[in-house]
Amino acid sequence: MKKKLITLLCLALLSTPVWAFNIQIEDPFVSPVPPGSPVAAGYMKIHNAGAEDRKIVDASSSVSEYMELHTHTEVDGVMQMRKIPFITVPAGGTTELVPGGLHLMFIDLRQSIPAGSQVDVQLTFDDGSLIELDMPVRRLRNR
Ligand SMILES: [Cu+2]
Repeated sequence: MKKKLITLLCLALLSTPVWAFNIQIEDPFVSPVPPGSPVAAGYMKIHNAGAEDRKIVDASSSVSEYMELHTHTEVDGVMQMRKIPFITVPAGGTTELVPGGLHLMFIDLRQSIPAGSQVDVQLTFDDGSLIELDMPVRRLRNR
């Protein structure tokens, strides 16, 4: 499969959306975790301006051994994280990765990720396209 690589950074301009193909990523962030924590979670809004549904099928980062796509489901009254094979962004629609819902999971962190630092992430979509972005580490904003 021929993969196109588009590198887009949103380092200082956090309010500036990241565009690739028809996919726009807005407001990405990773929740800070205490040093030594094995996992962390990342969130963002993903818009799809295209005419076809798009799926995130994989994610990776230099800060963790691997990543998984997760959702939360309630099992016997307890919210549990569950690995899912893809995250769909519907044509003309928006998918929100939010605490308590869909998220990116960084597993087996190789380094601490204090608030104020940046975490690189590469997202792979079902059409083979890739988006690279830097996600700021910060607490959830009050909206
Ligand atoms: Cu998770």
